[in-house]
Amino acid sequence: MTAEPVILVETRAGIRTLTLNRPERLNAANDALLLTLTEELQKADMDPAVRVVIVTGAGRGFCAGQDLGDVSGRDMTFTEHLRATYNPLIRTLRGLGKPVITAVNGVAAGAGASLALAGDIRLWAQSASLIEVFSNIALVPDSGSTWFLPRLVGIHRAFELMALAERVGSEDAQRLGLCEHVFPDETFADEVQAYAERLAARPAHALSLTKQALNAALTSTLEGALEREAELQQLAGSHWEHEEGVRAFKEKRAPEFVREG
Ligand code: LHQ
Repeated sequence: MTAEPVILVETRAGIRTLTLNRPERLNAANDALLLTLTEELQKADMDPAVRVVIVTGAGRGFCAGQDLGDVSGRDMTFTEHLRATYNPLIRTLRGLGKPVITAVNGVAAGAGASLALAGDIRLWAQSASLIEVFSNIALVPDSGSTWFLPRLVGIHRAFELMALAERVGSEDAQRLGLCEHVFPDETFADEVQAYAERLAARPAHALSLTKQALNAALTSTLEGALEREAELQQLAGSHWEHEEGVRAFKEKRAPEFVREG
């Protein structure tokens, strides 16, 4: 009998869906899951047929963070473990040249919360929730939570969410800016696919540069951002997508940004 894959991979209409697949543990992460997810993100980045990537979870959870049954007897320090698994995953996701949607179908806890926040677009099911659960086991938030959360909600609310490890439901998450949209549980997968297809019809090269610009701007000065925009605009403006966008505008038709090959 072959073991169930820890990441399910499916491609439909230019959308690559990567599903964390340890549902009996709310997709708590072991090394195999983290390394395979990172590898699949890299493969999606290289595959010209893929325009948008979705990361979601199987079953009723999104990701419950580190599998706590899988940490004892390790010959790695916490630091080594994070450097070898979680950090490359978050770095790969943020640096991907394609939009990544985190489709948060259920509870996102610990490093799973960090993963949920790391998406370029965060779509939640109504019953989804997020818990900065680390302090329950007297750990520090990791996998980017200390970077994402204060930028979204401010340093004070971030500290409170981390210190009390309270569950944030989808309504509060949307109000706080932790997700872009909330969809009913029953239609969640279809809504996510439809959203991804809308995104896939947008100009892929321009969006890749936009993501690059935003990532860099988050840690740069205004002067640095202005200069970077000027350089990236040259790349965007020299691309066929720009030509097509302008031509479509003049011809009063919708632009066609998807080309074969
Ligand atoms: C789990 C887990 C889990 C194993 C649910 N592990 N089984 C990085 C590097 C190095 C070291 C440490 O950490 C890190 C980063 C981190 O992510 S630290 C944070 C680790 N995660 C947690 O502490 C979360 C622990 N889980 C929970 O607090 C709850 O399960 C949540 C709030 C996520 C969901 O609660 P419920 O909806 O009530 O579900 P449940 O607790 O009944 O869980 C369902 C099953 O999943 C259950 O198994 P069982 O056999 O009893 O049905 C849980 O044991 C299992 N599970 N999380 N992280």
